[in-house]
Amino acid sequence: MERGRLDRRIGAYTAAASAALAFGATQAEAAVVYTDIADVTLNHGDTFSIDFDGDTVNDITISGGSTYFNQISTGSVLGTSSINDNALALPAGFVVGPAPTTGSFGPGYDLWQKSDYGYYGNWINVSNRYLGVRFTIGGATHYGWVRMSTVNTDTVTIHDFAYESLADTPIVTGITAVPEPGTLALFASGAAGLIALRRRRRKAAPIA
Ligand SMILES: [Ca+2]
Ligand SMILES: [Ca+2]
Repeated sequence: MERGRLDRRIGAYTAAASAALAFGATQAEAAVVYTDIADVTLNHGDTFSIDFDGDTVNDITISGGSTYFNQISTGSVLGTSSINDNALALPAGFVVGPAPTTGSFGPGYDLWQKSDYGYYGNWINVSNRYLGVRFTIGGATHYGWVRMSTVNTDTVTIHDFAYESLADTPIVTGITAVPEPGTLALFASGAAGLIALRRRRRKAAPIA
């Protein structure tokens, strides 16, 4: 009897925590929206589009390119135009936002290109680097990243990606979640309630 009642009360707390999660998700707080995919490898001529927010508008398209270049054909990415237009291959922990410490956002950047002197670019034979992305949702500016690896200038493998759901807010490459303060506070009060409940239960239990 007593155990059954306790289980029902724990069930109620779990339901409250779930409701808090759903509620928290609708708040205008910074939140990283992370998506892992089965890794996709692009060969020459392949293209892959990412719709970060699921609004059916593709936010970035990465092309396997030709033997001469590999191009970002839709969307703005962080790059540098010091040597033509090359996308940066960012390390983990880089802040992608309105004021990047290096590079600038632009369309039409390449992962690599070929000249008379050979291949150049930042995305030749790199492992687990990040493409910094800027795109719009309903006119508002959002930032994101795409983790990729390349083998020479032959293939591009796309591992996973994330974007910041709050407009004009930076995102850090490699970070896949930001705790939501409101949700955490609700969870904390729920946990405190459970502890109080357990204490009462223990007190009420007869000494064996
Ligand atoms: Ca979109
Ligand atoms: Ca993956």
